[in-house]
This record gives sequence, C-alpha cells and structure tokens, in this order.
Amino acid sequence: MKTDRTIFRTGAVSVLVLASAIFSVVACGGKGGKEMLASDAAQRVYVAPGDKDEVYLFTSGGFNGQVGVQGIPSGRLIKVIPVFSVWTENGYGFDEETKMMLNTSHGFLPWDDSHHLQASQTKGEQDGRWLFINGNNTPRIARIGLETFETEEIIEIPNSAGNHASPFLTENTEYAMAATRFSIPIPQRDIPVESYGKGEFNGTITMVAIDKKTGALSVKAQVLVPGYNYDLSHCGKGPSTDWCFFTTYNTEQAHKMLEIEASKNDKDFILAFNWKKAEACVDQGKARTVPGPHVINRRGHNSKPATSEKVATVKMLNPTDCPGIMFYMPTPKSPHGVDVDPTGEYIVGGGKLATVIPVHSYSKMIKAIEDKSNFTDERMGIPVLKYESTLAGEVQKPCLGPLHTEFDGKGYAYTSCFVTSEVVKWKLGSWEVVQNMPAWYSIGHLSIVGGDSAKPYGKYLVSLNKITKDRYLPTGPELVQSAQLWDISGSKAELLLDFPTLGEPHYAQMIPAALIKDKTKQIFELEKNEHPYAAKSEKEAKVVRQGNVVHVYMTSIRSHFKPDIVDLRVGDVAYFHVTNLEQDFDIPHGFAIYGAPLPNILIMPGQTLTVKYEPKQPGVYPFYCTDFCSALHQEMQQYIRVSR
Ligand code: K7E
Ligand code: RUQ
Ligand code: CUA
Repeated sequence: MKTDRTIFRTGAVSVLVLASAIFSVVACGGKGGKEMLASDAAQRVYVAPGDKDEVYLFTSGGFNGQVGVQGIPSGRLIKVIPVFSVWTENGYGFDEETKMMLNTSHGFLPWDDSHHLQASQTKGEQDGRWLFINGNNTPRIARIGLETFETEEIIEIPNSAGNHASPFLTENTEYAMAATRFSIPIPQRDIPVESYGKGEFNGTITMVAIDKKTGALSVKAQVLVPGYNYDLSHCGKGPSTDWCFFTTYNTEQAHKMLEIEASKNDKDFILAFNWKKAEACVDQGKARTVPGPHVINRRGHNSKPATSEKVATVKMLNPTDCPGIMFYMPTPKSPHGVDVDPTGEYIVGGGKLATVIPVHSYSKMIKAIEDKSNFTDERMGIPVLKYESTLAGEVQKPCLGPLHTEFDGKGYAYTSCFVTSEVVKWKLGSWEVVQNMPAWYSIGHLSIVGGDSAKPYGKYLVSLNKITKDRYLPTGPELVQSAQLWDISGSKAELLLDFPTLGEPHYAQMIPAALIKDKTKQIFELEKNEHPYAAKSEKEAKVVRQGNVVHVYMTSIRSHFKPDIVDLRVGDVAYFHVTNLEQDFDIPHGFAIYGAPLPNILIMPGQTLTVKYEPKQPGVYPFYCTDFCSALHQEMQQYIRVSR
C-alpha cells in the first residue's frame, strides 16, 4: 500500500520495477519499530522534574520558517526560535527593532521554508557558537547566536532560486555554502522557459564568508555552474578540508514533467568544489563583477534596531577562469544527500532512485583528477570523472530511496531511506548492512549528535519522519510530524521514543548541552542598552511630540508602565518604545494595545522594543502587560486617550 503510493509519486516506471524487486526483501513499517523498543526505554528517556536534558535538538521547522529547540532524550519542546517568519509570541518581525530582519530585495517577506541547520565548528568539531539555517524559497541564510538563541543575521543570496543546498559549512566555519535548487536565467530576464537546457539557465554556488569573531555574513563570490538542480551539500574535513560536495539531479535539464524527465539518466553528479582554490582566484581578481542585488540584515546589539544593508553587485567566477576548482563525479541516480565521514575520506551519496549507496573516496578523487585519462566529458569547463575512478565502494541493496547519511564515529554509517521507511546501519569500508531500523513514517533526514562533524558524540540518533500518520491522538485533517529517538551506543540500535516536532522537520542538529548551556545570556544589561529611545528609569519616561509624530519613551517594571496616560490624536503616528527596567532574569513584560493591528511584544529584562501605533478613531484604549509577571500583573494596565 505504501509502496504504491510512494512510487506513483515518483512516476518513474523503471523505479517501479526496481521497487517491487527489492521491496519484497525489506521488512519494515508494520509496527514502526516497536519490535526494537528497548525494554527499559521509559527509564532512559525520563528526565525527572528539575533535571535537564543531556542534548539540545535543533530542528528546522520546514514551511513554518522557524527553528524548534527540543531536549533529548525527553523530546520536550523547550523553545521556538523565530527566524524567517514573523512570530506573534514575542513580536519578532512586527516590532520596529526586528522588522528589518525579514527585509529582502523583493521587500518585506514574513515567511520562508527552512530546511537545513548547521552548527558552527572549529576543526570540524561543534563549538557551540552559532547555528546556520537556509531559507529555501527566497534564497537566504540566517545565523542564530547560541548565547541568546536569537536570529542575529539574515543574508539574501542573489542569482539563485531555491536555496536548498545550503548552508553547509567549511571545517572552521570560514564559509557557508549555498547552491541553487532551481536553475534560472542569470542575470534574471524574460526568456522562454523552453530555452532551459540550451545554455540560458544556470545554477550558482555561493560562498558566504563568515567573520571569525562576529559571525558577520557577506557574499565572497559566486561560481556559475551548469543549469542542473543542486540539491544538497556537505563540506570536507581533515584531508578534504578544502573541498565541498554538492549533489545534482535533473542533469537532463528538463523544465517540465520533472518527475519523469529528470529521472532518465542513470547517473547524475556529485560536484566536488575546491573552495580554497576558488577563494584564491577571487583574491587574484579572476572574478567579474556582475549584478547581484541582495540585502544583509543585522540585529542591533544592546537593543539597537536591526539594520538592512543593500548590496548591488557580486563577484562571479567562471569555472574556466579558475581551472581545477570543480569536478563532476557521476553518482547513481538522482542523488539527494551527500555526506562526508568523520575522517574526511568517504563521500557518501544518497541516490534516491538508486539500488545502492555509492561511496566516493577523497584520496581516489585526488588521484583521478591528476590523470586526464579519467576525464570522460566536460560541462562548462568542469571535467566529468569516470565513476570507477573515484568509487570507494557501494552498499548493495541497502533499502529503497536512500537519502541522508550520518556517522557514529565508531566506523558505522546510518542512512535514511524514504521509500522503505527505515534507517540502515552499515559499516564503512566493508559496506555491509548490519541493521535495518524501521522509521514511522517515510523518513527524510536523520541526525546523530555531532553526526556530520569530525567528532560525533554518538549515543543518540533521531529519525525525522516526513509523512504524518497515526502516532499521536488524532487532530483532524492536519497531523503533526514525528521524530523517533534511537540509542545507538550499543552494537544494536534500540528505539526509545516517539515525539512530535514543529512543522516538517528537515535537517536537525544535535549538540551536547554542555557545549551551550553555560554560555547562554540571561539578561540584557540595562546600563548597556543603546536604544536611541530607551528610558532607563521612570524619571526618563516621557512623551515627545514632533508634529503628528509622537515618541513615547515608556518604562515597564512590576507592576506599571510610565507614563500613566498617553494622549494622542487621530492621524498621529505614535511609537511606543517600551523599556523593561527589570534586571531579574525571569521577568519579561509584554505590551499590547486594544484594537491595534500588531501583536504584542515581549520585552526581555533590560531591553527596549518599539510598537508603531496609528490611532484611527477617537476613544479611550487600554493597553496592558501580556506576560504574567507578578501578583499584580492584572493591574499592569493603563489607557491611551485618542482625540480628534
Ligand atoms: Cu527534506 Cu534536506 Cu530539503 Cu532531504 S531535504 S529529505
Ligand atoms: S489570568 S494566571 Cu491570564 Cu485568567 Cu490567571
Ligand atoms: Cu508585566 Cu505582566
């Protein structure tokens, strides 16, 4: 039943045949892994009241554009970090301080579709400083600071569409990579879509530079590549540190009926990209300056409002201007994920329509590119290597629909398989499958603690399941997505827990709590508040009128706002700059006005946030604190009088 449904979705007849041949030997689904449930699972996931989880799980919220923070092993949802979408809980994207974070060259966009998280790393190991996440719809990358768990910066990626192969990081967080999922005319212009495949459509690989100290993002350069679909990426480590790898599909360059047309080639490619060489070529002036309008939005420090910087051009490098930066490694068949093992030697493809899991060898690749007899073809100056020349091995008949692979650091790899809905555990080097772990249902990504880094912490694996079914109490037509927690510390993986996620979880990152929790910030210091309209004591609270523009310097402290009564007129443009004078870490105040079209804001201790308010009708309008702050919270309520 499920095979039919899933295979019909791919629409490829050859896959159907292949599927029926292999599916019969794979036993999965059924109980959704219940047969592999640890007998003491309850004890192993139980976190007693007052105790804390061992690991942070950060999940991308998919089409809700946010990041979920959950505790592992309990699965408890701890926080939602708003990133690409407005968030009514705290006013993100609505208040004057964070509104510019959602600015793009297309104007204000209150939403995106986020897929992949990457944790910052030093020497390939997680360092607990930042998280990066892509916006897939309108190409963007966001940086989240792990001191505040706030989105600190969002950079738009120009000359791109569908920022899917992103934001994968180099070993020391020098760059975040971004590649187009959809090829487009570059520069954008009005041409027939039918000209796709005739050299008029291209993809780009973007190198987003990350400042070592501050994390500030900027586009270093882009590389123009053939018009395929660039799907996923991971960068090398250790010996392969100078390289990043990108999967491609639709090397057929179909522009419609992709579900059939883009599955014709037996092999597509993994693109190997030497970013270090590309960087040198750019620094030597080998890139052209081309149009590339984009914005860089930065959250203000010390309560200052966010800024949005406009950039008009980018550096564009052609592979032919910098020989040796790119090679295509043929990889069966419409590969999706590409993952590099902790040693940096093995590059694992996830040929989603393939019957094997192909593994390339970095050292063989380096040998292969030194000998031109291994070049079978060339695309826009990028040599295509012989499949055998880079191949380390193939995992035979692992499952159907292999997608993504993570590593435990003990010589095993774990690959998610969408069609047969399972994780396969296999051994690096011998390529044998050692365990099939059912996933409920139709797994996409999976995550191991540090499982894509040079030093996996191992222990926990979470499968991030795509299709919602029957795991929780029914909630009408819209169901919640699901994740499953496995303990992988023993020789056989054991299922521990099912728990819901926030939106469709694409990728996730798990980070040991010890790396983060002591570095988190508890308050914004009032003394350091640099907001231009901050009132740092009740004495500084005031109303300043300049024509019809009114600035209200407002303070909040248990349990009142100052000034007490605010007089406005119809036609005024009023700004309520509310400073929370508290310096106890657990006392935010909220602020909301009756009938105002904006949601409440949640002001953290020491912080100033601003709501713009344009009264339309005379009357008396209450405003109040929305966050329960003391026994007199209900009394934290005052009035605006609006006159003609
Ligand atoms: Cu869900 Cu990484 Cu967008 Cu694979 S992607 S499944
Ligand atoms: S009130 S915390 Cu919001 Cu009904 Cu009692
Ligand atoms: Cu302040 Cu409730």
